[in-house]
Amino acid sequence: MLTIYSSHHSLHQGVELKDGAISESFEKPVRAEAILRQVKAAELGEVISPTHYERHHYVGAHSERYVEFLAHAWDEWTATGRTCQALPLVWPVRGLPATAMPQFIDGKLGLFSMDAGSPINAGTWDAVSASANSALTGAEVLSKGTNAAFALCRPPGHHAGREYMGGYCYLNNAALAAQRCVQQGARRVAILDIDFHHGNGTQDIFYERKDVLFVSIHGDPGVSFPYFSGYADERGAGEGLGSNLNLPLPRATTFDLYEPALLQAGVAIAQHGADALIVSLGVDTFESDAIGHFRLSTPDFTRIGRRIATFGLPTLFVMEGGYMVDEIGVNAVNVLLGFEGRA
Ligand code: Q9C
Ligand code: ZN
Repeated sequence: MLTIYSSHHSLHQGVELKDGAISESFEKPVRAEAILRQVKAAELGEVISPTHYERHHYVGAHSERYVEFLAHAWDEWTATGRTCQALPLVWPVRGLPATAMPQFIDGKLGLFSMDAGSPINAGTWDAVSASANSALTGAEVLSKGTNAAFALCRPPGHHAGREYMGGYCYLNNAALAAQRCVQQGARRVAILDIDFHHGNGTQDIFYERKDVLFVSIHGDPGVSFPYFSGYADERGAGEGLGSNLNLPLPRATTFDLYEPALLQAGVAIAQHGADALIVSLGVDTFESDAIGHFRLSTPDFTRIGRRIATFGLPTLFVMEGGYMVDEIGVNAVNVLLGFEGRA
């Protein structure tokens, strides 16, 4: 299987608020480096760099003003004299009108974010655009008739909505790949999100569309991030009604409960009549993950890959979460080896 990887990811090193203090983010460069190491150790296949895409390719899945905000946020932040990472501190919640876009960067940071989990620093845009380009390159490879590819994206993307960042995400890599598949002639695309957290951003982007099915298996949002979406009664709207399927599972879910959800996802993907499948591949479902609360084991990830292969679709895997650096490589690559029938 072909892997698409850019070393530019390491230009982004974030911080997060944890236990009342600012500290290094769980979403850090060694994650991607560990996965790349395992891709090579397992001889998964060739590793290539992404093609360059101008940023208008990000518009569609995202709004133009959001893409422009991301591209310029660091310059606008430093123009105010600050050199620390940029974080939002005020949000347009219910009751605040938010009719106009603020001119000042602090206002824009709040308008274009869902939480304080996506800091912006000097290298963020380079890393974010390289990550998005990896997913777009993967979609291109799929559209040319390749059966499977792995976009080793970092930063992740599935919490990023049409007009907001959050949960370590900026541009929605999986959504951009799905959009590219449609542009390249796929009539129907399915996105299967197996990260521990609900892919609220991907849901947001495709909620009113019927050509892209979104299916997500994740921790019950009543007790897990992102709390405000991921419930089973969110089924899509307008033309997209019925093209969104959330399968929330309780804390401490093990494979015996996970497997039936995966089977149900497969049925929905078959019913959708998809020509291509994008998998938002998070391995924060691992039993000892630092922020996820499921209990999947390392061999379970191989089983997941084998099951996804039975869906019989050209498949692009797009890396999302997973926070145990020692196991992230083996767990992610096990899904890919399982898919290929090599494990
Ligand atoms: N104390 C992804 O997996 N909050 N994002 C975690 C931990 C944010 C996860 C709080 C979780 C975001 C791509
Ligand atoms: Zn996650």
